[in-house]
Amino acid sequence: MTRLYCATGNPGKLREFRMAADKAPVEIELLANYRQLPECVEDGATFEENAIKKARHYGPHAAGLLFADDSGLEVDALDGAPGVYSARYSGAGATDASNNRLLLERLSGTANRAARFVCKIALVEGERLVGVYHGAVEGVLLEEERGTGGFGYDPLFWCPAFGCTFGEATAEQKFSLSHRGQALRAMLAALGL
Ligand code: ITT
Repeated sequence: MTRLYCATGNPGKLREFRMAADKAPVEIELLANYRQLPECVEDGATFEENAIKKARHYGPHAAGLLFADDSGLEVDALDGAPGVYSARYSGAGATDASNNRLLLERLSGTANRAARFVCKIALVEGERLVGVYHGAVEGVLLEEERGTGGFGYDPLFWCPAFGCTFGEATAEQKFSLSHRGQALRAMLAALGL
């Protein structure tokens, strides 16, 4: 059984990563002292830069391989926003609800509602970068939230393959197709797991 440490403060992400552990000989554990460590400043211009930055920041505190995910929503009509600012789109103290509200406001009256979720996972051993893995999924943003599953922008993100939002899909369904599921499976494949 391979143990991988994960550095995230987002319980939604951790829940999804742990689902992978059900199907592969891998144990995914939150880095034990994650909350006590100084926070990583995510000031990169891309998901990849931020994922690498986060993984290298926390990697030396793990007793083995550690990964971090940087992810977000890119909206075509907003020139790719919120992008790397997805978690803090509505400013200091942003919540999923305030971010979703702002997104709906910015898209009000907009016909082109195409968007994608993107995920980059960086895997490190100490500070040494082992690899970067990618996932992306296309969807359409609705005009109101539907469903209470998942987290973040999920209730607004309508997935054509499912015919419902990620907020209405089961956790297993979402992970089978999502940006995070794709990136995680790519990392496990690279590790031969
Ligand atoms: P960590 O950095 O601690 O992992 P975070 O939530 O701050 O947690 P990011 O900086 O990567 O993570 O920002 C990701 C944001 O993008 C997240 O907070 C959501 O707003 C959005 N997002 C990413 N993946 C998502 C998903 O699967 N469903 C819904 N929203 C998602």
